[in-house]
Amino acid sequence: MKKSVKIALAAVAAIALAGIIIAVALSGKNREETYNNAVSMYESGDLKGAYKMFTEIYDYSDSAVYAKRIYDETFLENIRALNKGQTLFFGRYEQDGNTSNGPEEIEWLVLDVRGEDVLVISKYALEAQPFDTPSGTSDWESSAIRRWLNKSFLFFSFDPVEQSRVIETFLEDDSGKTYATADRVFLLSAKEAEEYMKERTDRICEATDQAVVSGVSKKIAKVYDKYGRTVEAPATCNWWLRSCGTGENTAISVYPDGQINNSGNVISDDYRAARPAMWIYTGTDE
Ligand SMILES: [Ca+2]
Repeated sequence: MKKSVKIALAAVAAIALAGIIIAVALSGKNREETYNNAVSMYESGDLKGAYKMFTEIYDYSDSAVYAKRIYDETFLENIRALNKGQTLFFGRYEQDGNTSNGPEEIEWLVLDVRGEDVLVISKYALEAQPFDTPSGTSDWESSAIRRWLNKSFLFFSFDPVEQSRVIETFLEDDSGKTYATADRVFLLSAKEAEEYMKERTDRICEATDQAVVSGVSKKIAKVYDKYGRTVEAPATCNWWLRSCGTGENTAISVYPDGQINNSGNVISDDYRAARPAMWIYTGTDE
């Protein structure tokens, strides 16, 4: 290599390094400023504002301690007070199809409360997802949808404090056998869907606008009142359960009219929806 080229490359490297050092120094300064602002907000009683800032700089100084304290003292109380059938907002996900206004708060339906743990499922279908790739199987543990729920969805939808509240659970298949892998975010099994959503109409689920943009197909299901008359119904969608269907490479899903399709649907169908479920821990002895 020519000497002049070497010098030029060294100069470029030096400039790049200087740029990185400046950027790091600046980001450190910004984080310090954000931290100081957050502490001021906390002390002045603006807990919501302080919480948002502390979670943005979660690994800086004792931001995590502050964020957890605010969460425990404020938001957690609301979750603890919930009963079956009520809803809560927890985490954020793009739902109105307009990314410029940021993600919207996710609404969850409480399915069960056991001691300090609350089982929730998203009120709406949030995203089109295949159960697995065309070369995959009906097996929940190795499914692509399980990876998506426990990695991308969990990471992008919840701040670090919220993530720490989503507990690991050893789930069972429909035969009562416990899976070897633990889940934090999951799909209900066919058995759980029937147990927690007893009536067919309880299982009817609307898709968000963003879920439709992502490919979820909506259908106006026939819904009847107690006299057998057809009633006006919103367009609803088909959502996956984690149970194997009876057909080869199929997984069970819930149809737009709330019926559970036990024969299953082909795992690679990409127009059926993910409706995440999870247990939220509301205790304070972490
Ligand atoms: Ca939005």
